Amino acid sequence: MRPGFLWGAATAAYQIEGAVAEGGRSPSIWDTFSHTPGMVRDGDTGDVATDHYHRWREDVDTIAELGLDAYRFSVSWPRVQPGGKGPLNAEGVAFYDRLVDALLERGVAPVVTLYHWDLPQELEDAGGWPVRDTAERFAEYAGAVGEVLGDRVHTWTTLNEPWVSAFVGHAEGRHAPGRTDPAAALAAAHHLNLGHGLAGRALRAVVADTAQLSVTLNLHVGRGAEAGAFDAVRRLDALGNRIFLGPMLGDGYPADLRQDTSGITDWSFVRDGDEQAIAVPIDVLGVNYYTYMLVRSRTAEAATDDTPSPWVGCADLEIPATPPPHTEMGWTVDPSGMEELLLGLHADHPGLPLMITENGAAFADTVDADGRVRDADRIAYLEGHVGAVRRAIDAGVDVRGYFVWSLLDNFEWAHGYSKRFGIVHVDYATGRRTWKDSARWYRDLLRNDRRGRMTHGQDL
Ligand code: GBH
Repeated sequence: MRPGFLWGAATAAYQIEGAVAEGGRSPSIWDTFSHTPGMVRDGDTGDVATDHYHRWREDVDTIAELGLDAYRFSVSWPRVQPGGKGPLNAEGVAFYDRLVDALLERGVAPVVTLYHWDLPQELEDAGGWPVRDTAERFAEYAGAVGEVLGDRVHTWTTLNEPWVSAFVGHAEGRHAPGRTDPAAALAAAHHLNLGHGLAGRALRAVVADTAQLSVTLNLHVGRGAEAGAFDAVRRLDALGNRIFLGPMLGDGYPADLRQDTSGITDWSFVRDGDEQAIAVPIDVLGVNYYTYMLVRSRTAEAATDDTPSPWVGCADLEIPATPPPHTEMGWTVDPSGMEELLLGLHADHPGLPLMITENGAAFADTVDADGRVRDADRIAYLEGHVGAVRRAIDAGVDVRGYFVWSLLDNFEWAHGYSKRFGIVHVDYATGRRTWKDSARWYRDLLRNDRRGRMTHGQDL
């Protein structure tokens, strides 16, 4: 890859840190949700997770040994600003301060996400993302963190996957805060958008001029499940992608989205000036990609199914299962979906730099008697998707980096610890880390790429 391309790995605070009641941290919506019986598989919680809060030095060593250019992690809002308002908590800040310094000492660029789903519970009690005040609180928090870490962070990401926060959290109810209210989900989407815009502006005012401003979206690649499914694909694109891309990139909310959802909300939560506020200029768009989706119009029988869905306003949309090969999540392995996504973004938004901030796969890894984790399926998945990134770059797409999800096995939200995404295995009974074959494969890929970069000064 070109000089400056960032090879990395990603994690998120609630999924790895544990230590939920240490260092002055207050509860988040995920503490509440995971401690509510029936919400997370096997009753798993993030109370201990991978114990990264105590094992961070060892994890930074791993990051350095892998030879990563960058490490993407998230700051826990309730750890650095307990309760979600007021002055920062010095002990919480000190944790990230040390982490950032340790990464920089090893020549690893910190890529920081400010919100990866762990809203302080107090803000949820005050209404959460469906209320406007949460966007303002988020901007205040972002500015305060920017003030203390802003001189050392390479890339600031406001939000991780606001689609999941809004729709899986407030319409489907499979994630915290577990609500099933479509109108609240649309209001949440708007206030997440607004929070991004206000936080972006607050960050710009305090961080280094060289720092990159970003946001990460889980963009949906929809393919028609039958001929003529154009409208189904359009609706998926509107509610799945353009609801964020539109206002964030300066085009406001799409008219077709407003139309599709007019039976659910009148959009009166959008005030004059909000769309301009959301359109804070970003330097790079983070993209998380795992799989593609099939869509078609619903059959009459499927349309009577009233299971809560994240697809608000899409009662006539059906999402059939995609064919094998599947990962343990049931997600189809198809790197061409990632290539299609990158090419499509480049065509629709020429000149917008992109970065793959998450890509990876869960498989049922086990440690062999000889201490090895043979995850050839994960290597094949990653190799295929790195190939897709290379093809997109060759076709002229400006892709600035690629981050594997995830550095470590971790708390996979509603699936608890049952799904393993790491390139490094974690034994939850002891906290012990073991490199999987994929970790060695990734280290070697990066070494060879770097060697090529040094001898040719350009793409390998
Ligand atoms: C990411 O979410 C998260 O950022 C990360 O924390 C998580 O651990 C990782 O991926 C692995 O799950 O079937 O209609 O819901 C990814 C969430 C999963 C959301 C696939 C979109 C497909 C649409 N995405 N999902 S639907």
